[in-house]
Amino acid sequence: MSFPKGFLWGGATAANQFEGAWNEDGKGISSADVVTRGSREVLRYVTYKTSDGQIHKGPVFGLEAPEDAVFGCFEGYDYPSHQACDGYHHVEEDIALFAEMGFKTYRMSINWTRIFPTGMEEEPNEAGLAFYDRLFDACNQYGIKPLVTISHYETPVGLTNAWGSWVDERTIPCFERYVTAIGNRYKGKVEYWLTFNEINCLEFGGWTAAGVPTCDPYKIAMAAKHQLLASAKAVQILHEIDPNNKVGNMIGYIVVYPLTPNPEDVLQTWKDFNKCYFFCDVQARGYYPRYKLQEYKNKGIDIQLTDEQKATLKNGTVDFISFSYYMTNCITVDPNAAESTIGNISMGFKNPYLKASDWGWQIDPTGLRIALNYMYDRYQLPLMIVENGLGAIDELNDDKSCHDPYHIDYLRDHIKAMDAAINEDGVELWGYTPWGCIDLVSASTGEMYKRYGFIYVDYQDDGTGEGARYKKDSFYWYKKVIASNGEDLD
Ligand code: BGP
Repeated sequence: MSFPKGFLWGGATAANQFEGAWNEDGKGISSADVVTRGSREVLRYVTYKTSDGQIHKGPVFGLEAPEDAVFGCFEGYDYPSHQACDGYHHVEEDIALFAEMGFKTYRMSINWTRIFPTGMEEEPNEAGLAFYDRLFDACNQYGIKPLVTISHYETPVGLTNAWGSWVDERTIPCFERYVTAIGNRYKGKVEYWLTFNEINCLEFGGWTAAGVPTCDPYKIAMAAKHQLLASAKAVQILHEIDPNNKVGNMIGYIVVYPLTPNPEDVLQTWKDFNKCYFFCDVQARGYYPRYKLQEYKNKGIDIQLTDEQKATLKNGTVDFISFSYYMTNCITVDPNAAESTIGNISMGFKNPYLKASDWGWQIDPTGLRIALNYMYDRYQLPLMIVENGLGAIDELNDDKSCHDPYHIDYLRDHIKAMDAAINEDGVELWGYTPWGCIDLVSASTGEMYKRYGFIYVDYQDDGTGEGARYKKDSFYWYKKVIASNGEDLD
């Protein structure tokens, strides 16, 4: 067992699921702030008003809002991002806990609407910038390298209300202004950046990924084009500001297996893989893959890619690739062949060889080794696993202990798979930041009840709790893992 010297052990959060303080210090409203709480059984909704003054809610996945929809927050709805885990008011305390575990890196995201409240301002909001100064200073004081996601599932709602957000190319210069502002401000404090979280979610979760209020295939294709161009420009801007900057992309890696050896199942599996490879291909290779252009052509979609835009993509390829990995699914063309199942931003069929989490996500450590090899073979760029973990129901005992052997078992098995990928297969892996290193709001359900963290946060879905932080058993375990650079997994 040996991980490379300087391996970046850490943990990951996202602003909209962690910070709360949704309207403090000049922050504007983001796409996440208008999404209601759900559960395993209840969908999450996006709220908006139409020109007749009526308030509506549309499902977050599959949203098809009318042209006159103005998105916002309304009385009587429960929006979990508004309080989240109150990370905004616990910065120093939480980072001290990460330091106690020995974190080498902390993946977090900047809330775009703290810096540019509607996305369209000319000048950044000083109070927002100052907040992240405090956060990065706290990290650097402990030698924790921040890994910053520039946009993690929170687009300014101002951009959606103005012109449909990323569907319109006017969003690109707004994003460039944002990247320039944070790149300059945090020069010397931040070296590792990711452009868009799970950019491939855009094709089936336009609202979540990009504040896009429609599923129209042409509009989604245009939003994808604009985000890919913006990602390429961000790479260039950050390299110009500081040649030490390392800029990566971030893919929700949906690893899939054919359910049977039926060649049709294998073919469909290849097609499903391409749904996430498409974004990664453009970001890593600098041009649209032919399979995607052909797909657009067959659907009558013309994305009107100019030579100048092609050059932008070419000159903005990423330095490394990062992805989330939670589970795998099976794929079949016969819907009656097996029971269907869900997973992180995906659906598929049950694999008889795998167990699943309480939320039905199939647990597959070997799939992570496969994922690392597929990614490394395809791009030959350094990799980072920036999300991984088990969403589970934790119990806080009277003495404030929390025994979570299931988190430890899940992470141990995945770390072993990483070790095999590095030491048996030769994959170049820079770091590992398990998801929700401190409990936070679930993206898919909006629950607090689904917990990933090493640190228990005492907030409950019914609004009770004081937000106090408690160390789980996994906290002490992960501390040993990091101290031994991955050798002590007991
Ligand atoms: C990814 C998102 C995260 C995170 C994670 C876990 O898709 O990038 O924001 O939430 O999934 O999913 P969930 O919170 O639904 O359990």
